[in-house]
Amino acid sequence: MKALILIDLQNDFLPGGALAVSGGDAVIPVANRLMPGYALVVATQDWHPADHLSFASQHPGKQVGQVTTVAGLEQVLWPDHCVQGTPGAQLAAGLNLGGVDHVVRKGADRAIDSYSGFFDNDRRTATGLGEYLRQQGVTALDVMGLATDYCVKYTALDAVGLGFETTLLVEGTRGVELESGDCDAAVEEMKRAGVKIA
Ligand code: VGL
Ligand code: ZN
Repeated sequence: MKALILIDLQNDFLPGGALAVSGGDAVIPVANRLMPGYALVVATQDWHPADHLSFASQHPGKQVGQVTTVAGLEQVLWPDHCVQGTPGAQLAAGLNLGGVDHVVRKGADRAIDSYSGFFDNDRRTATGLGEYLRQQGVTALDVMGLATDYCVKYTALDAVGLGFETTLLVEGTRGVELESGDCDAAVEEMKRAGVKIA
C-alpha cells in the first residue's frame, strides 16, 4: 500500500510566514488534488519550543543562515519558526485537513533539530512515523512538501533507508535555496540514494 507524505505544509513556510519558502503556497492545491488518490495521507509538522536552538535568536551575535554547533551537531540557524501553538505552526490554512489521516510532530526537543519526519538529526530518536506506516501496511511512499533542500530531502533519504519504495513528487515540492543550486543538489542526492523522481 502506498501513502502520501506531506512535509511541513505549515503557515510559517508559506509566503508571508517566518521562514517563507518561495512559491510554497503553490504546493497546497497540489496536495489537495492528490490526497483523494491515496488510502493513507500523513502530514508532518515542524513543532519547536520558543527557545529552540535552531533559532538564530538563541545565539547572540549569530545571524540567520550561519552554521554553528549545537550539542555536537552542525546546525544551520533559522528565524524563529513553527513555534508550538502559534498560527505559524499550524498546517497551512488552505490545506484540506479532512484529507489528512495522521499528523507527526517533530523538532520538539530544544537541543536537537529534526529535518526528517522519521528521526531527529542525531539519528537517535525516532518520531514513530516508520512504525506507524508499517503498522498500516504501507510499503511505498510518495513524498512532497517543504522544503526540498531540508525536510523533504532528509525524510525521503530516511524513507529509502527504512526500505520504503519512495518517490519524490517534484510538482508538490519547493525549497529554501539558502545557496543557489541547493534544490537541484538535493534532488540529485535523493536520486543517487534510490528515490524515484516524478
Ligand atoms: C525546515 C528548516 C528548519 C523544513 C524546517 O521544513 O524544511 N527547514 N525547519
Ligand atoms: Zn524547523
